[in-house]
Amino acid sequence: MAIERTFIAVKPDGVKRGLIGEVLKRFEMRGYKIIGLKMLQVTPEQAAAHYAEHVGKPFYDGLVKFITAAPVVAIALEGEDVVAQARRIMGATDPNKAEIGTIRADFGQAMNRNIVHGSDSVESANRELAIYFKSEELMSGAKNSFDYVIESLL
Ligand code: IDP
Ligand code: MG
Repeated sequence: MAIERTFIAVKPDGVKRGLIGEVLKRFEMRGYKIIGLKMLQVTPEQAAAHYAEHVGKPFYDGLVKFITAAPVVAIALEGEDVVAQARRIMGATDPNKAEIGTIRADFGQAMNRNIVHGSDSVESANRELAIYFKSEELMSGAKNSFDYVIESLL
């Protein structure tokens, strides 16, 4: 399986409820590498680009209002098959349908308060990572890989 990157966000409800560490822990303990991390206030332009596929749906306006209302934590993850595996760790969109043990089942309260975002394909991941991160903010590749840097210091 290929090494991929995906875009995860702790949404405003997750940040407000003190779940940043919990979300990060669940991905880290599975062995995925955090290669980008920042807290930011999503702009209306970023939200429109991120959620373009949902324009016209009944929940769209509420979704954009919510995601831009308070800070989120943007996370770039790297690892084998990480796009699909991160979606499994997050669980289904609706917390009431998500498998117990997933982030959304354990902490989500409703469809529109489901704690995390995660890209649904490699193409979406690349598009979404570019909305939230500059390429030099992703600590990956031969030049700034931590494995390389750390091993060269040992
Ligand atoms: P996903 O986050 O699991 O990929 P999407 O269908 O891409 O789900 O929807 C994006 C986000 O929009 C969801 O995470 C959820 O917060 C919100 N959402 C999706 N469907 C509904 C709905 O029917 N009612 C309210 N909010 C929704
Ligand atoms: Mg989606």
